[in-house]
Amino acid sequence: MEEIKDALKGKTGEDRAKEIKRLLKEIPWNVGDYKRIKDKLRKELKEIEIVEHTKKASRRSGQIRKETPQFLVIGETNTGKSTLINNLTNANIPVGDYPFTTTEPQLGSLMYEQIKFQLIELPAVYEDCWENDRSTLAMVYSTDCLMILSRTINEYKTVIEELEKQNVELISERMEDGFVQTSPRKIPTLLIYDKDIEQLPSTKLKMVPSERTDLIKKAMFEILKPVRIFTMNAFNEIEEQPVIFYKDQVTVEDVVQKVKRKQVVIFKDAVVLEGGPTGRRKRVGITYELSDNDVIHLTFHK
Ligand SMILES: Nc1nc2c(ncn2[C@@H]2O[C@H](COP(=O)(O)OP(=O)(O)O)[C@@H](O)[C@H]2O)c(=O)[nH]1
Ligand SMILES: [Mg+2]
Repeated sequence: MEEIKDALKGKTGEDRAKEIKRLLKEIPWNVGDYKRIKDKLRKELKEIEIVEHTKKASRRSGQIRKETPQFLVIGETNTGKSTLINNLTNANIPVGDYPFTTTEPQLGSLMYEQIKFQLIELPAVYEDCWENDRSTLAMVYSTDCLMILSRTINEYKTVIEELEKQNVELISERMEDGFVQTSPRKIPTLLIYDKDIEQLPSTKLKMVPSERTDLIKKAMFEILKPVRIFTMNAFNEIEEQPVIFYKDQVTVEDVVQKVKRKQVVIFKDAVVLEGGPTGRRKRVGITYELSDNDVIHLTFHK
């Protein structure tokens, strides 16, 4: 078991799938513990294949921008998914009591605290809805966050049960090193409830009533925990749009890499204004760890 864990450590996506296939061939026995392990590996392989397939499909269509953090809005029919996305974003999704539900994912985006969020409405959830709809399931597996809507405890339970069936574990905020996909898949989740709902079962997840769009935006931000670093241009002006990271430990080197992309540069030093333009001024090296809202002036050797 330890060897399997070692073999898969740090591997994601297609690399991980390849390694799992190799392991499955290498474990010859199909009994007892071995069978259990192999079944688990097969299940994970299936999940990875679903995700990789969709990634390719969405890259082709170019419709879904992966560099923007994505929230998937999910819930049973008529839980107010379209209404919520319309209220939060520039979208204009049809709303109503009509019997046919959304069958295609609907999109909207919003800016909050310099972060662009994308919201996507998934087709309504019902019992076993994803058993024959692998492309929707793949979106669940590969999203950055989930936003679960419910007006009643039963609606809430249906969604939770369907997610559990698909091996998804809900967590309260993004993991330390980003949106890393693990098995079971841990997905940061926000619960949105109707103000008339009976008490929701207690969970560690953040919960916000649906009419408080201000608190919803704030919770989305807190779940992502973005680290925004403001760079200075050659005229010593602070750029309006920060460089954004979704991991806890961000260094000067990370910023250099993002700003300079593939250009070869030789870093000289950096001056940091701690926590904003009026913050304490420090000269720092390439390994210095930055915090949200820091301003940085990078200098390079000519
Ligand atoms: N009472 C109440 N009705 C809502 C709320 N949000 C949406 N609705 C109504 O519920 C119906 C379904 O809304 P819709 O956004 O299309 O739900 P969806 O199927 O989850 O996308 C519409 O008639 C909305 O006007 C809400 O917060 N409270
Ligand atoms: Mg809808």
